[in-house]
Amino acid sequence: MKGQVWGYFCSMVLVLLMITGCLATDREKDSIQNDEETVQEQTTTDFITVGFSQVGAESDWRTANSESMKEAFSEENGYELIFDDAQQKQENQIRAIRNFIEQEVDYIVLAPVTETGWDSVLQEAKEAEIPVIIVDRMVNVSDESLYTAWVGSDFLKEGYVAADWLADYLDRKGRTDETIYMVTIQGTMGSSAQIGRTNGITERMKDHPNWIMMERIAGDYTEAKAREVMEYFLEQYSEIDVVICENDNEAFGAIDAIKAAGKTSGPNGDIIVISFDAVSAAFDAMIAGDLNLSVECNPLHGPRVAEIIQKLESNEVVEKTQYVMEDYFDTTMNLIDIKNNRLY
Ligand code: GZL
Ligand code: ZN
Repeated sequence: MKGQVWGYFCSMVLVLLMITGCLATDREKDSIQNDEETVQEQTTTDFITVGFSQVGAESDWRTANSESMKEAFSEENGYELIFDDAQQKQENQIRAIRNFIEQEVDYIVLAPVTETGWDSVLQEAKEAEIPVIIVDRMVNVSDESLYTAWVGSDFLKEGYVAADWLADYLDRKGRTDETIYMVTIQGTMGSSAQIGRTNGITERMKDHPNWIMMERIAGDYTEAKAREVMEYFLEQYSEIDVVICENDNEAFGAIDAIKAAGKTSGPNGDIIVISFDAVSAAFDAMIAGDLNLSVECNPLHGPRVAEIIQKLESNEVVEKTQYVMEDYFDTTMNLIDIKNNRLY
């Protein structure tokens, strides 16, 4: 009897163990299931959503800038990027920002096409408590608290670099006292890059009374528009010694027009061509002897903006104004080597 009871007892214990054991696995399974759910939920809620309003796709510089932002704000880096191309129209950027607010993104990044006209839409972002980071060009707003930080170039300095290079170049050519006839193909009027580059050169011209700026016309940073403007300048003015192009794509258009008019440009040509951005194709134009100088304007803002967002995520203070490093390149340098080691 005793053995029987003992047998029952052991089998009961065994059954109990099995039930609790499988229960445990069920419980374990549940908890794994829950974990998976929470992990699943976490991953979607864990993405930092960034709404980026980009100016457009008007130039090689802009393409490199967009690529830098898309690389930085990738899913594997933990972001969900909503990218909007405004085709260089401010109203499209304002609409995009309002959409980002509707979608309750975590951050808004704005590359403003021009400096003014942002107060009200940035006020709406502030009321929605969405931090705004400005990249590339500046916004000119009455209340600086409407944006958290700005990453971009010192455009005035870029203008100074171009003018100082020209003075040195003319010196080396023994043309310091010659009357130098100049024209400028400006960028998008009212954009920080246009304002800074135009003003930098204008300020430096005070040191060179023999430099005559005959006319400035906007080329909107595009090759096509710049070609038209340069054709006009070539018809208007019998002697042009220098053309200042406020980005490389304008320089490519201007060089085409100069060649079509039977003239030459570059270090051995009739017309000195100066431009800004230093994109890869500008190196090709300098190596070909068509372009004299390109003042660098660094488009790789993605990592800088991501760094700002990471700091904001951990409640660190971020600097309001952050300039990117820049250089200049001309035909006296080993451009093939330099080009091969550049990121854009
Ligand atoms: C400069 C940027 C300008 C580039 C152009 O930071 O805003 O806009 O110089 C681009 O190529 O179109
Ligand atoms: Zn001359």
